[in-house]
Amino acid sequence: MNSTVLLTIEGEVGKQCKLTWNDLATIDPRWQMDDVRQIDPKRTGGAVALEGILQLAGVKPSAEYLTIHSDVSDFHASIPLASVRDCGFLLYRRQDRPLETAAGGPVRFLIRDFAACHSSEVDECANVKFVDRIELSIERGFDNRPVDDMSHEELHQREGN
Ligand SMILES: Nc1nc2c(c(=O)[nH]1)N[C@H]1C(S)=C(S)[C@@H](COP(=O)(O)O)O[C@H]1N2
Ligand SMILES: [Mo]
Repeated sequence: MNSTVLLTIEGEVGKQCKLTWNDLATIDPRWQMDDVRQIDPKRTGGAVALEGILQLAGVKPSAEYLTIHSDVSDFHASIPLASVRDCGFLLYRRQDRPLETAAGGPVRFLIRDFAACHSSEVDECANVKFVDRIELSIERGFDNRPVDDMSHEELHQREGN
């Protein structure tokens, strides 16, 4: 398990990173949040700040957009990097174990103070579950979040929530 790559960081970065659970867990404690209930009372588990990962990969000043990909479930959200730099987190642990699939694991994006679904670029829909790749880019990247109430409803039905 420990050698399994969970997350790739690529694009406008100094070095592309392929991170295992241990890599996430050993990011400097100043970027770790032991209990995400402090940012979202509906969630439990531990997270690492997006900023900690950006520093690890050496994000370039040219990076304007952050695209959070779940290639495994074909769900993608692309948002201006500046809008989530201080408030984006990656939920990845439940005590000393990987976050379970039912909670969107092994890695789930979580925005502090997200807006209601499709009311803004930085909305609840951008809380991508099963994240496997984070891409930094100059232009906006791929995004297939639902754009209206109907497609949103359909998605939730499919997801069973
Ligand atoms: N991989 C993946 N992530 C996803 C979705 C999805 O369909 N697939 N739905 C999004 C939408 S539209 C919302 S509103 C939130 C819902 O999160 P929750 O099920 O934990 O409440 O997850 C987001 N993350
Ligand atoms: Mo949503």
